[in-house]
Amino acid sequence: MAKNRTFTMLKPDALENGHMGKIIDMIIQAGFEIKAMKFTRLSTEQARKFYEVHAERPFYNELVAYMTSGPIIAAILEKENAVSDFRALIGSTDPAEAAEGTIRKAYAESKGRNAVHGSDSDENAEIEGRFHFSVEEIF
Ligand code: IDP
Ligand code: MG
Repeated sequence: MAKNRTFTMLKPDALENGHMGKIIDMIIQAGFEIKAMKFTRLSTEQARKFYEVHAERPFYNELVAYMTSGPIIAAILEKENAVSDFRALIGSTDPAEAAEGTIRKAYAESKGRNAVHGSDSDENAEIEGRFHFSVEEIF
């Protein structure tokens, strides 16, 4: 199978709790290659746009406030089957339901503050990667 890409963010709780290095190590050990990486912070406008699909959900404002509450790490990752393999590595949205060995099982605080984002399709991976990185920032 050809290599493809996914997009991730290490969310504010992961950085606040000092889990950044351990999560990046899990990602590398699982065979993902880092094609782009940035330490940054989302503006309210960026977070609202990024999570636009959830605008009607009751947790939308809480999600935007949380995602802008501190810095994040944004990254583009490459691997065979990147999108679905990365979703498997991060585990279920709610850490209470996440499998042993997943990033969310190990590091998420709650369903909202769940340590890490992973794109849910090749199309969204492309859109989300471009949202954060210019062509010159992808290696
Ligand atoms: P995903 O990140 O596993 O794809 P989504 O359903 O796409 O999960 O939700 C996006 C993000 O919104 C979640 O990662 C989480 O931070 C937040 N979220 C989802 N459901 C809830 C909820 O019920 N309460 C609070 N925050 C939530
Ligand atoms: Mg999602």
